[in-house]
Amino acid sequence: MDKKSLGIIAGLVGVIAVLLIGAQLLGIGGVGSKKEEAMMEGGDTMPKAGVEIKDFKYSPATLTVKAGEKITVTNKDVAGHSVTSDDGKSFDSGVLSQDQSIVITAPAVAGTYPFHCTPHPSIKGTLVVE
Ligand SMILES: [Cu+2]
Repeated sequence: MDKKSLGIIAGLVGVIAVLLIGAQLLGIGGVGSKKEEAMMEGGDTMPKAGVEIKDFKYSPATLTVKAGEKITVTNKDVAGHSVTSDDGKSFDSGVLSQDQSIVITAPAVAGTYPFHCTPHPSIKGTLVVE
């Protein structure tokens, strides 16, 4: 390799280094998404209650919340799942795809609300509203 080629390579390496440093300063890449996560965890707008759907099961199968409380529903399966009240009107997450989350609101009236998954009606859970 002659001196001219080495010079070009050195120049390119320098340009790439500057671009990488610039991207970091602008918060491109991992830096920005970490900040968002921290905000989600620390924020008081995040619901405390949650139902996860994994291996065709609700976890927890029975969830107790306060009237009107926000509930995060997360689907961890490849298959689409929902959290849908059996009465068809109290709450419905809609069908969630894998790793999708949605926030639903518990009914304002205390009571026991059985729910199921629309595509898989054999998956059942219960929401207890206090
Ligand atoms: Cu399902």
